[in-house]
Amino acid sequence: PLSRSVSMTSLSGLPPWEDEGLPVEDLLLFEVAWEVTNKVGGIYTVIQTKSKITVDEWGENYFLMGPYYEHNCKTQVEVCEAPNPAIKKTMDCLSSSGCQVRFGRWLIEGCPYVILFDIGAAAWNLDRWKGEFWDTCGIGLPFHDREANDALIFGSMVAWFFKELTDQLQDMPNVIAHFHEWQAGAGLILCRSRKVPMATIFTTHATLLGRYLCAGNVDFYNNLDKFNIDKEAGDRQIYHRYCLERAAVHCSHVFSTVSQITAVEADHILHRKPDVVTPNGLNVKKFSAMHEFQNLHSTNKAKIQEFVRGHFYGHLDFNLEKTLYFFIAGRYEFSNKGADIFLESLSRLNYLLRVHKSDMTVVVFFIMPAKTNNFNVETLKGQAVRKQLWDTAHSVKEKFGKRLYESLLKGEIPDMNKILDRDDFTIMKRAIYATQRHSLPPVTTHNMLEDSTDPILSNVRRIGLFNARTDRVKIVFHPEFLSSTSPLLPMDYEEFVRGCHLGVFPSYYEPWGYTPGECTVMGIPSVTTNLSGFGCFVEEHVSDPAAYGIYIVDRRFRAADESCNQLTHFMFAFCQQTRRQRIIQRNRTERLSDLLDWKYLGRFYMHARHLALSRAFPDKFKMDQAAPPHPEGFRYPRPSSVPPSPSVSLHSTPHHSDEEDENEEPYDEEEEAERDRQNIKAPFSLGVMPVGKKKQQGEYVS
Ligand code: G6P
Ligand code: 1S3
Repeated sequence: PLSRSVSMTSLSGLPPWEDEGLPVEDLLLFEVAWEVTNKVGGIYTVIQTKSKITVDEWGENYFLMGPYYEHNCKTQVEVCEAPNPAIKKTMDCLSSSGCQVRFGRWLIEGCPYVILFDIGAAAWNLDRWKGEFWDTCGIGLPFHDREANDALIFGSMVAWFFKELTDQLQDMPNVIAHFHEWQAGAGLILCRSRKVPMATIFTTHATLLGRYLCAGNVDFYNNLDKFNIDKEAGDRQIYHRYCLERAAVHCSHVFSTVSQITAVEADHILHRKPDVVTPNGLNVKKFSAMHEFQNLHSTNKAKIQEFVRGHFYGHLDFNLEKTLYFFIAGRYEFSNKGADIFLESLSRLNYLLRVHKSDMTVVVFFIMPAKTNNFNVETLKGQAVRKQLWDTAHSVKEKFGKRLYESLLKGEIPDMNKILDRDDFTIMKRAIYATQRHSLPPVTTHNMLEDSTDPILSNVRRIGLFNARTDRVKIVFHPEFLSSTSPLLPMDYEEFVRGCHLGVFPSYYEPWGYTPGECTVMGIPSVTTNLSGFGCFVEEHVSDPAAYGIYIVDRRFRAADESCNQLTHFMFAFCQQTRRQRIIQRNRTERLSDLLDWKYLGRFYMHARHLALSRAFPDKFKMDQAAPPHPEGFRYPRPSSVPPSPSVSLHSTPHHSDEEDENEEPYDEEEEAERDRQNIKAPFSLGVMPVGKKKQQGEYVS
């Protein structure tokens, strides 16, 4: 059967990658990435969340390849023997030559197979492999660049593995290897230069130079065609990495980026137009009951409130029922992630809330890891004081209850002025005295190692947001990722996001940006930008994103000051919503989850694989190369109860009222959701279908 020619030309008129599945039983699929079982950033999320649908499609023929780290392996991988004899033999061959390769199942959803390469144990080959790499492609790696050297060791082992494997398989089955990001690039370059018979895909999740240039205060997008790329890379001492990345891009059969905006960037910076855009999805889990995620918001918000009670002790003169929690989170790239314009906008928001005499308070969390020396004393003390007040209240309550009970047993209503004695008052007074503080609630929760030069703290000093009583915007900088075992804020990231009201991610450089997407699937509104892959994707596929709780700041066509004003306006408008409006908006936000589900977005990966096979093995796999690789024309309509002007959709409830009108008869959210479902053929009309389900001819909405 393998000699048969598999046509990938659509007969039914459906996009070809939907019309016909690949003969996966005759193929082996590998994905190679530095972040397999090794969390560094967003690529880990891509691979981890996608694994379920890929395993559903490829079963035992799907393998992930990454670096071996003892701790990661011990905590995430169930080591086992490779069931595929060719793979086992290949691993034995590498091991007998002194390399260490582990095989197992990665304990995430789908339990994919992983093959992990021990970089340290193979490091003795480095000089030889550097020489071979130089001879192959003329790229030399300086000895001081540890990351690039590790990437070469990894790549050399991966290429060796594929050479051995394909020698044994003899074209039966065929191999597809999908490499992610420059750290996996060396393997691809070596495979291709050694003419290993396999179909290759290279995905870049960000370009090296793009990241560096943007971080350096450059007007990147208006000068994409003007940069002297070699010089810029040389000036930043990343020329060798850049060459490696660019060579991998050009060696691959199929090149992809995670968004359209990065596709344009890649065209200029790496000089190849991507063949496919493979947007990032999430493994969306729907609750059976709609209200479930709203309840989770409520319970997690209560945990954040507890932290706030401790952190702001002695200054709790704001109403927690009228307090909103905003946050920014991610890799600490101050300007790339937009923390700069966020702080500036917060200062403007503070001004607006004050002059409008708003009774709302906004507590803003910055969750970005920086160098620290543990929690600071003041912050720990805050939580201790809160605990003490709680204990005091509890013991007085116990006494009160006991005396009341005894009195009622005697058939008497107790004298309320006497039910508590002098001792009780003394205890309570002492507890209150303990809440006095002579300093403002701290901005940061940790001892910062580079306090005076830290960009967030420097900017907080500049704008003067020091958590004063009069400030309506309070800042809490938590320079460490969250953990449910923290003594301060014992919540994991997901719980924290659920408890907040708004995620703010006004990035300047963001090829995709998972953070706002994660908010969306949890039903939490967020701010993104039209310079982020996610923001552009939403702009393309959703009419009136703000009605769905996704605010897109224009950082492309506006000056920074105007973008700050727009962001300030979004946040101020958000603060003016009533609780009921927030609840309705969260429901709508959550309804967009389908758009981000791998069940649909995984189709673009499938398309990339089909294309790669048709290019690597044209006699065996044919495909209409002119087929549209991109879903076009589909948009989520504005929610049916929102008035037509987008400007009013920030307040878009059927009965707009400034009152906290939670007790009012709720408008029928289910009904609106159902009505919208009727209007939205999506995500089917995206041109994509859930993996595993075949679409009937004619169902496709173009
Ligand atoms: C969820 C809960 C409601 C709660 C609300 C608070 O919707 O189901 O019971 O009142 O959250 O919303 P807020 O936006 O004020 O945090
Ligand atoms: C990159 O990680 P980052 O945060 O350094 O890859 C992510 C996954 O594709 C992407 O979401 C993000 O925008 C990129 O920047």
